[in-house]
Amino acid sequence: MPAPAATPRMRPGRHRDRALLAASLLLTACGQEPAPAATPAADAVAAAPANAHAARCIVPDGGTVWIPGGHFDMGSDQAYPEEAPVRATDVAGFWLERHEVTNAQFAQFVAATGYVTVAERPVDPAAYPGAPPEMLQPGSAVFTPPRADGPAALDWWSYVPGAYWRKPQGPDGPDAQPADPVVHVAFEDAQRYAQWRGGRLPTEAEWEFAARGGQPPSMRQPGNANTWQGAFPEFNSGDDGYVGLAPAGCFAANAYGLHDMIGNAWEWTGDRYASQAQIAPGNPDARAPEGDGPVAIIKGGSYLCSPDYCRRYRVTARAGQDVGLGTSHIGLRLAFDRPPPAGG
Ligand SMILES: [Ca+2]
Ligand SMILES: [Ca+2]
Repeated sequence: MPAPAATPRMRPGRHRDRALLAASLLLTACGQEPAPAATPAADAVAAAPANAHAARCIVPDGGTVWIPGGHFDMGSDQAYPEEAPVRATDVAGFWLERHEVTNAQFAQFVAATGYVTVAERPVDPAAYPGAPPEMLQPGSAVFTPPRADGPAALDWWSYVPGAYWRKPQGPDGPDAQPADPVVHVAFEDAQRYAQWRGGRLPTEAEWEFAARGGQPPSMRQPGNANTWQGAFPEFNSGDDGYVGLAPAGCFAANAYGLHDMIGNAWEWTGDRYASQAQIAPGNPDARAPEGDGPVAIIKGGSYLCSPDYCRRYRVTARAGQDVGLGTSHIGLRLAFDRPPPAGG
């Protein structure tokens, strides 16, 4: 069942439109579109030695690094339309976590506050008349390889009742691993976690500036990131060492000391996305944050990004995600305006 198209995570009212939007956004984020035309080198993979990553994994202890800020040309005119136009952008200095927020970190938040994530909350049937019963159970969207007899375009996301951050594959799947990035966090969950930690979600500009590490953007599939190798969505060779999520911090850091900015889990930013209808080549409105709009910007791509279907394993790539829906491939990391507490 193509869960995002009927997820009960949508807020009451407009839920049909919202659900359809969510489905399109998820597919955009994960590979529905053909590759952009102007990417001649995008198929080339800067290969990393298989099985070489485990020995390099850092201890994901929540450390932060100082990002000095500066001036840069944000975006790309060479890739997907929503990344254009290139814009001169200034970013002030800030602290950024050197790795994605882990399950162990999120567990501390839940233990201290009793917080219940969006995916765990009861669903009001009155808000979603006509929804099938399984969609009215708490749950979340989980990537599953497509069925041979299914509609391939919509078949790699399933709404799984009981899926949430502790059980990322659903109640019958394995427990979340402490060092893996936390997933199935909706935008509200991410913001509440950030508030508890005394931080915030980075802006898109901050995130992109930090991800670049002072380097110009590349169109190539990176070798130092957890992405997808093989024919998406049917076959993933795992040549980079991981078919699914990797523990946070197992791929080489960029020049700022940041791990997994590209790949592994997508990362929420605090910025909202312009409407899909506004996205057109050269339309500057495509970059305008929309205040409290229903779609937030995620950055960095995930372990599902592949060169044959979705080349969003790049610093300028971006996608919109319904704020009310977490998935099995979206996480976060925090920014801080003041030095965070030791160990935090
Ligand atoms: Ca991988
Ligand atoms: Ca990431």
